[in-house]
Amino acid sequence: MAKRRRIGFVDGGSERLKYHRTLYFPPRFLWGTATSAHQVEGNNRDNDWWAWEQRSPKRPNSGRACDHYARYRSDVAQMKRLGYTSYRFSLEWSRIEPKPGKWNHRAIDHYRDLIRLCNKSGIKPVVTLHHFTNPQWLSDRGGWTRGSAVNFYLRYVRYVVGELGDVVDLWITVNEPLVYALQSYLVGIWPPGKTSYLQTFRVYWHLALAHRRAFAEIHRIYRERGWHNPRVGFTANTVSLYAYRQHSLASWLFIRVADFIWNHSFLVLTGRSRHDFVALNYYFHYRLKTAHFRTLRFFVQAREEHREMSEIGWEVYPQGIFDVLLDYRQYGLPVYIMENGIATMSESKRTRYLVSYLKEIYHAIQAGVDVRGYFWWSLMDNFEWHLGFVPRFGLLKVNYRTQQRTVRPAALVLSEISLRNCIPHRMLRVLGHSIALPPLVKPSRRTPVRRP
Ligand code: GCO
Repeated sequence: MAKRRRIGFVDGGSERLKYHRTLYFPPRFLWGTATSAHQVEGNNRDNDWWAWEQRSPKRPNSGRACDHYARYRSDVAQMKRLGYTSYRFSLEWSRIEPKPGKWNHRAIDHYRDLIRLCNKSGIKPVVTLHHFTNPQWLSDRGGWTRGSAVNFYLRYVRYVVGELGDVVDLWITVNEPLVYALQSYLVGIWPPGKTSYLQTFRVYWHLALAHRRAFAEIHRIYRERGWHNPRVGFTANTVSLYAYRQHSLASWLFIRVADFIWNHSFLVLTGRSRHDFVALNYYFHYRLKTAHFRTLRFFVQAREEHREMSEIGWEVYPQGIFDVLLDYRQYGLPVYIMENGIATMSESKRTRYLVSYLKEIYHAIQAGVDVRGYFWWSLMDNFEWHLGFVPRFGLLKVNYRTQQRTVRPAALVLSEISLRNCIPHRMLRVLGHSIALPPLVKPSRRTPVRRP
């Protein structure tokens, strides 16, 4: 790693510039990207998402996606060339266990080879066991609304951890359990398309049980086999929340409750001792305008206030990640940012987003948060669930017709940051006006796409 060095004065500029300097990250900080199986692999025909996509002609089809299942070797080679030091991806349960209790060894061999390649290329694999999709046979049995899903999941976990545990030590049990429960069982826009509070709660509860038991099970398997200590956690979709009216008691209370549900409830349900680290995905910032339960419209839309947004209406708000990180310090555990990124076609915006969020993370580290890694969502453009292939989150641009990947400018910026383990001072300039700011967002009547 480059030696720590103060840069000092920048041409006698303002006080602010005077203190600008290279921002160094802690040694062994992980610089990675993230994907999930169904979003990139292609042809995941045995899961509930595939079936859901076929059921209505209006729904986008994942189809070949990015063909990552076939192209993983060149994708890993690209990460290596870019100097990234970690890769977070998920295992597709329905490939590994296409029929209940029937293991597909070729799928395991595939993932083993992907992991082997990563390790060989100096890219630490971070493996997610459940990222929104389920084998169709599990859905046919009532999915996560049933307690039996927990047992099926554990059987799968036992199998894959037994097969891959010698080459992996960072595991994510479930990705964004609250988002999964809400989108699939309350909002109903993901399979199985239900809208029931009771089922939402049951699913959330079963996912919490699954995490608790998988945590214990993974540790047991490693102990028994004499492997190195594993580190096990889940990823939370964290949200930074603020009250629009600072002095309203109702708003304050509402924010407290919403913050607990979004950012802390899963950790509390599963027990703090069942986590080796906390992992957060950060995209969302909401300002609460009114705690008005009749209309169910609580938050100010970024669009209404002409705030800067991504192309799918998510507000760009770097300070939010600082606040969430400081809030997570209370757990006294290492922290990973397992997803952060923006859907945009503007390369200057993507780059500025990356540097501005990283700068906030740097400051959170200075303020005492033990952040160990940062993963950009995503390595490449991919299938964004009900939004299909339109949002472009990738550091690599994907041409879905030819499957050709093109390196975007932000990929090179992350590459330099990763190779030097710092944000070089000159990069901070992209935060000012040296790169043209994107045009102001015009208000429009189109309803913005956002998570609940
Ligand atoms: C999620 C998932 C990813 C998304 C990404 C962008 O947060 O929903 O982990 O699968 O694609 O976050 O929305």
